[in-house]
Amino acid sequence: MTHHAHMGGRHLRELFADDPERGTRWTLSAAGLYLDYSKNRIDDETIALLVELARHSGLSERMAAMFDGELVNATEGRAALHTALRAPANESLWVDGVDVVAQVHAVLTRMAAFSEQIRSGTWLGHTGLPIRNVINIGIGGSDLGPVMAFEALKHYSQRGIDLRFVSNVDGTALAEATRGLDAAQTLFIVCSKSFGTLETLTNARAARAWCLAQLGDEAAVARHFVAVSSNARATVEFGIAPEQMFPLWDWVGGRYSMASSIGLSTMIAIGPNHFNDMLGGMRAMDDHFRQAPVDRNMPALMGLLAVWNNDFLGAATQAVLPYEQYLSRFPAYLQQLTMESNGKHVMRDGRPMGCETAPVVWGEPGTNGQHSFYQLLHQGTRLVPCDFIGFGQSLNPMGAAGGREDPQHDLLMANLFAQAEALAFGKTAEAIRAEGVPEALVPHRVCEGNRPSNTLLAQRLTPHTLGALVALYEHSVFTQGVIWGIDSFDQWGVELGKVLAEQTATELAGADDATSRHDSSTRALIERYRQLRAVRA
Ligand code: G6Q
Repeated sequence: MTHHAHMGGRHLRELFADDPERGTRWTLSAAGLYLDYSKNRIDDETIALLVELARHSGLSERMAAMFDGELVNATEGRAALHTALRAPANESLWVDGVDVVAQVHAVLTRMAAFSEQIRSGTWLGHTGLPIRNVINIGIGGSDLGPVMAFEALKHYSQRGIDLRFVSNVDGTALAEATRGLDAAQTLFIVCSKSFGTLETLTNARAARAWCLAQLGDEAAVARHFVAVSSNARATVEFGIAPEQMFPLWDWVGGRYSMASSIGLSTMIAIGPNHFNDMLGGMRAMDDHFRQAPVDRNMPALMGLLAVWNNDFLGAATQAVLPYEQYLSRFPAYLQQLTMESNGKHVMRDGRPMGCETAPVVWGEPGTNGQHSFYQLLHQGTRLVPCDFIGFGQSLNPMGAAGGREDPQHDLLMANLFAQAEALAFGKTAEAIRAEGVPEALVPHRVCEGNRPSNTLLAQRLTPHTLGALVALYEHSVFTQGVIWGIDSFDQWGVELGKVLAEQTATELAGADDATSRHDSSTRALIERYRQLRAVRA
């Protein structure tokens, strides 16, 4: 607190002026990523205190417990072993008498064989035609990771296969995803760990009806539907044979599952080798997280800085700004990862939190955001720490000009650097006056600066880099959860809405008076909805 009061009075301009090496000193490289965290409102003492906080909170003990497969998700009595999903084949990890790494690699081998069949056109649909369209039906963790990875790694994908994603139970999602497609060349991946999620099962049934309407034969389901699930019985009941089900395990949390069979769509898109490279990037970051001391540990430092910004500087939100079009869905993916993991009001032992937990995460790819919400970042009354993400090379260079390799990419990156600089250093009233700006306009033109940011750079967006980036944020979120003492792997808050929706859906389908249990607002809304739906268009 004393330190916070001291730092509260300091400006990044001052901190940089005091230490000419700051911009190279507060940096770190790991797993192909370079992090510059110098534009945070920190000094040596801040880092020392945050490292002490990590020690005091038991970060290394919790980390070991997670990697070793202990039941770190206490409220659900589960391990959180997503790191085992990317362990190399020659390692083993025994949990309850089972080598989970061997299980993982057995499934990866099956996924690879199936993906190659789809990619090579040797998996034939019911009428003997190869598959050209793959539709992943899943929601939450069974959608956001796969969509993000597909978009991020599109450059590496086999373009002849059209991949689409359906998550929303809004019928429009499925209708638009299937529009114009030939069912004879379409494969559905029903992606649901529980195989009990209402939205996914509803869409899967509608997809089956769409498929059968075109192909007219129940037997077609066997060639046009595969499942990713831990619930073999439910997939068989749906009509998907066990050999067409790719399993995952209780110890893989939904939002941590993109490296598991939930990533089947990713593997079909980019192929097993690239998928393997992605796992390699995750593994490299896992190893770094396990081995590096906290003050040189990229995920731990990012997590600690997030706590610093959130709890000490009062930043309620966090912007993620990838200067890379392929990462357009990365902020959405991070929203779930961060907010579902750490948006909690009690600690592991059930005691109420004494401070704020997860920030609200949001963002858009650069430079689009600059022409919409960056105004608030620069001059608004709220403090919004930003993570900038950029690459040394574009995957789509726009050609040499004026002796430079890729001026368009230079322009993109110039924007990134300029934004981070402007946020940190701003523009003073004196500098504005010196430009001859009329006094009445000076306050409008002032940018106070002192707005913290991290900048992450890598050479190119590759499967390996994406893997490292994902694992970086996973472990940063984990670190934050440890500091706050919360269970980052449950999501009880999602349940209440789900239960109420199921009850209300039954009511909407049935008798009028079933709505009497609701409050007056919900009752009136349901009544209005009934009137609206009764009117024939
Ligand atoms: C993520 C959550 C949640 C889950 C979805 C889909 O961590 O658990 O987003 O992924 O509710 O669940 P199923 O895969 O079981 O359909």
